[in-house]
Amino acid sequence: MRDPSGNFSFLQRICSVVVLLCFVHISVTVLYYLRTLDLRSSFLQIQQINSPTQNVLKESAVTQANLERQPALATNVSREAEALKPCPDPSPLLVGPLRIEFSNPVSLDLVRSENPRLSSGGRYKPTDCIALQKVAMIIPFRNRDEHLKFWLYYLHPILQRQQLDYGVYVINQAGEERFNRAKLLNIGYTEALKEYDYECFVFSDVDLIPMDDRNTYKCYSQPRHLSVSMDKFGFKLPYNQYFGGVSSMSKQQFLKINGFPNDYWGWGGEDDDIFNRLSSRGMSISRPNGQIGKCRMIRHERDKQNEPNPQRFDRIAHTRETMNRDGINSLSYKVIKVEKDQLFTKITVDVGKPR
Ligand code: UDH
Ligand code: NGS
Repeated sequence: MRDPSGNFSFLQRICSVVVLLCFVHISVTVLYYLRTLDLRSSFLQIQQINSPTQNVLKESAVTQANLERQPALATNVSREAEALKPCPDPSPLLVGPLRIEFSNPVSLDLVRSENPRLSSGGRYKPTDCIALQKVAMIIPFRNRDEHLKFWLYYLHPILQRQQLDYGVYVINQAGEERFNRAKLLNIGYTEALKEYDYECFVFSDVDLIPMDDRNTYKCYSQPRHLSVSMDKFGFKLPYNQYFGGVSSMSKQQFLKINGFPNDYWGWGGEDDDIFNRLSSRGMSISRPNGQIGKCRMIRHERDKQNEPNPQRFDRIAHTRETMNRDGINSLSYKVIKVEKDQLFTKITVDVGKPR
């Protein structure tokens, strides 16, 4: 005779195996489902890397339709946008040392055609990651169109490889009065902020081009001097306190020194005044090393109405007394014209004249 309790335990074992198989089946199904979700999102990311502009267009069309018809899908699209990660620092697109030369003139049309991803006003931001900083490039300007073409030709591709969210502002001094570089920079700061929530400001002479794209045109924990080894100075700093050429400051650093002086008319000293302001507020200058900080200057004659300012030595001797009343808090000017090009925003201003 067979033992009934033996039959029962045999049935019990079969049931356990069936339950186990069901569990394995469900687990495999769940795992498979999660994997396809993952693949779908990677596919979307790859599409975005391959065709960022197209993708933005597609996404915005989808978003528009979804907003109107399918709120649930719209939420998914905005989640994908949220999934953008910060751009890596340093940018993986950098190439290092660059060949910079000025023997063949360039045309604005050429520069426009080589930079199709810019939007009006010389604006750009990466589409596949979140730029680390929003940077306004401010260029003091009068009558240097040939230099500006070279600046745009070289800098736009560099700034895009640096994956910055940036805009280019050419601040053009109207009239024939003596040139006032520092006041134009104050105006650039003010006008750029009216347009976008910039957090960093690069102040660049129009005739200076970096020779290495690792010299990132962004802001640092201390005010940055970017043009540290110029060809015209034998690729050396002319003196330790030198802060001319190209520099960058965060909004906070700029406001801490009440911006720049408005009262330096003609050549020289305004950059030393800015240095004095920074050191009197306890800040130090950060710089790239001499190799990464190499740059070329476009050779030129002295401009009309930019002769050396005879008052400059007296003024820099009194920065600490004057800086609280002369600066961004006392800035006054008139905007005459705003022109938007694909490559830059040109703001022509009346800066007044020396008192
Ligand atoms: N700038 C103009 N137009 C002017 C004067 C100055 O656009 O008429 C701007 C421009 O961005 C320039 C910057 O202000 O790069 C600084 O000008 P600067 O004259 O102070 O300095 P730069 O080094 O020339 O360009 C110094 C005089 C060089 C004399 C050389 C004689 N061989
Ligand atoms: C200093 C000037 C700075 C100027 C620097 C370099 O002497 O404004 O030379 O000039 N300071 C004074 O004159 C007080 S450069 O050779 O680039 O023209 O930036």
